[in-house]
Amino acid sequence: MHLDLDSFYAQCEENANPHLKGKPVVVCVYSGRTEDSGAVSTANYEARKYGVKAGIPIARAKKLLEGVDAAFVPMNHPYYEQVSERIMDILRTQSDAFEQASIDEAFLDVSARTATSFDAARDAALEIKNQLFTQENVTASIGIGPNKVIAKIASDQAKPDGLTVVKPEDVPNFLSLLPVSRIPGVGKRAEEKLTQMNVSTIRQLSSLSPTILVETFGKSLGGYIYRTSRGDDDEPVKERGQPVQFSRIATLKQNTRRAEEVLPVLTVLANSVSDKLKEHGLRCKSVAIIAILTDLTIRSRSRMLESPSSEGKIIESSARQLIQEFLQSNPEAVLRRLGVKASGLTMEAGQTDMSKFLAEQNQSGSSGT
Ligand code: DCP
Ligand code: CA
Ligand code: CA
Repeated sequence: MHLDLDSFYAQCEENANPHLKGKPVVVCVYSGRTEDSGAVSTANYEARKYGVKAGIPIARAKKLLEGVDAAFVPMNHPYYEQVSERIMDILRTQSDAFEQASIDEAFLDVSARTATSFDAARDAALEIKNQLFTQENVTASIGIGPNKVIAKIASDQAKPDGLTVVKPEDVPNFLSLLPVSRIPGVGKRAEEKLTQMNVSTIRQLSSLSPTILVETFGKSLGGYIYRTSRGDDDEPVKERGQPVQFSRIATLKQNTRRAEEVLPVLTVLANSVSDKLKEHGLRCKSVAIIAILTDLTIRSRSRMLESPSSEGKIIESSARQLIQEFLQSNPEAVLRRLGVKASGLTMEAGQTDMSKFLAEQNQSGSSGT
């Protein structure tokens, strides 16, 4: 599930100043140079009817709303942050895994609590909308899909106060006629390049070869666009700031460098790391061993796996090779403690984080606040 609050700053202002309700409301970032210099941060849906939107100059918004009983209010970011925090706390309790994506949007993994039923997920979404409305007097638009990127595109489908459910079998139809700009991270520049290639819909985009896309947009963005045009995304919903690696370290019963004492410990550690990965629905791209020697120096060795894995056997065999190589090339080394670390956590080999493109888009789309 992806949830995005409708005209967020404007809704906050309406709730703080109830006399604004029903009027066009324009939230402004005044630059202070002249009375009207600055840009529009956002506008409520009444104001949008007149063509007012985020990023346009305040003077232009005033022209568009000439003669209309509209309100122009200065942006009050700390206040919106407080409202946002309260809303995110509500959403967190309604999800199995939660990822805040910006001040006004979040991903909610509801797979477990709905037993992957899209009908149950729809009910859960209605319940969430209801809760946000009664507790915070705000509306939001929600998209539900088999993965994050589909949910994100779906939440933008029926704004404001929307709810769009895209079941796995409906993904190709849902995407096919949408303009390429609906892909999160496809900004103005990418859209222009695609127009030059005679590509305007996601269906047309999905017929391009990955090679062409990578040549045009680079490996990272090109690969992401290619996968997304097919509705493919395996990114986990994860709390931001979650560690990007898991490790387990144990102290050996006695200082040693003998394989028959070291390897059983390594097996336990590798399996423990594997359990942790599986618990989080993640796989790792690389495995490392950490060797803490009797003089307490810390040494480590790592290697990339052929493909991302969470399997205990695979992690163990990599760790074994690493420790054996380490002991061979360090004939004096005696171990006191030993660790196994999994890093490069992901769901798919070479997967690029959608959030990276979203962050870039948010930066370029910002009105300079
Ligand atoms: N914002 C901003 N400048 C921009 C875009 C957004 O200051 N160029 C701020 C104001 C918005 C908030 O970020 O309220 C969230 O951005 P959204 O893009 O989600 O826009 P809204 O929530 O305002 O409207 P929508 O209903 O389209 O989501
Ligand atoms: Ca929003
Ligand atoms: Ca948003």
